[in-house]
Amino acid sequence: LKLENALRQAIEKGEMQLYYQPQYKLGTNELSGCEVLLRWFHGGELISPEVFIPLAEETGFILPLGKWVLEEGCRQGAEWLEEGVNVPSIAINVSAFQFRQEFYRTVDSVLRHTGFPPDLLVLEVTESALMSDVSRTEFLLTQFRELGIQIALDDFGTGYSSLAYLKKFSLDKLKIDRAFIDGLPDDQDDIAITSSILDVAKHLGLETIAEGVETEAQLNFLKAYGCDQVQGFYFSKPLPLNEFELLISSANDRP
Ligand code: G
Ligand code: G
Ligand code: MN
Ligand code: NA
Repeated sequence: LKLENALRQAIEKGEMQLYYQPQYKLGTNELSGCEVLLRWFHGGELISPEVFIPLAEETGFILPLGKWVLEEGCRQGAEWLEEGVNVPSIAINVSAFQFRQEFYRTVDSVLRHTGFPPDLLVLEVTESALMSDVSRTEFLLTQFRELGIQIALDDFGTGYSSLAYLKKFSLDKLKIDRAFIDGLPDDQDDIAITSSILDVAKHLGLETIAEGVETEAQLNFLKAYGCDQVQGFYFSKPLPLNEFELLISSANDRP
């Protein structure tokens, strides 16, 4: 209960910070995007999102918190654009609970008042978020497509969705869960799963991104099998604002 109360005050106390993990195009090594990952600095400690996101979901605080993350990410992106920085796409994690509640209006209004271009926004949703109400999801995703936003299916392969939904829903990107990248390039199961996902995605015209890339051997496997983008500690851990700004401004300086 103490932590729950602290969480409710975390935004106004300035304890929440966005970290940014870069994503790269395979082949050209060009910085193509970043994933926003929330960090909570509380009482001299760093509390993991794996602790406070479930707490926020249980208490309903995920709605104001998720809205704040979206707003802060889009505000930051718009500021970079104004400064003439070459802004990569910005991916925001969305909880299943958020996805159901008036979410379209929230996103539309945040894009309008921040001025951040919809085509640079990626929403990372999980399979469980999509599956909770299939016909509503279909409608919501179509609306997002009309707005020009990209939708990535996060943690792909770990949830319950059937392959049929990949065809049914308007998705842009599959994010291969790091559980499958982990055993590459040696584990036969991970090889089979990853190469199948890449194959299906290619045939359905979906972009692919592998998360949790930690080694050059994993990277080479993904390159050989035609994965589009990569993200992971091999390139960079999630970075605080000042470090990420250094990275994007130097990427900008490249000829
Ligand atoms: O960096 P990592 O420990 O950052 O994140 C752990 C988990 O917390 C991941 O599953 C990630 O998707 C989730 N997470 C991080 N930031 C956010 C956020 O802003 N919103 C939601 N819903 N989940 C987040
Ligand atoms: O569930 P989601 O995909 O949103 O979670 C992203 C999580 O993965 C974050 O906790 C982030 O810190 C973590 N992460 C990012 N890159 C790597 C990596 O290369 N290895 C490991 N083990 N974790 C990673
Ligand atoms: Mn994610
Ligand atoms: Na994941």
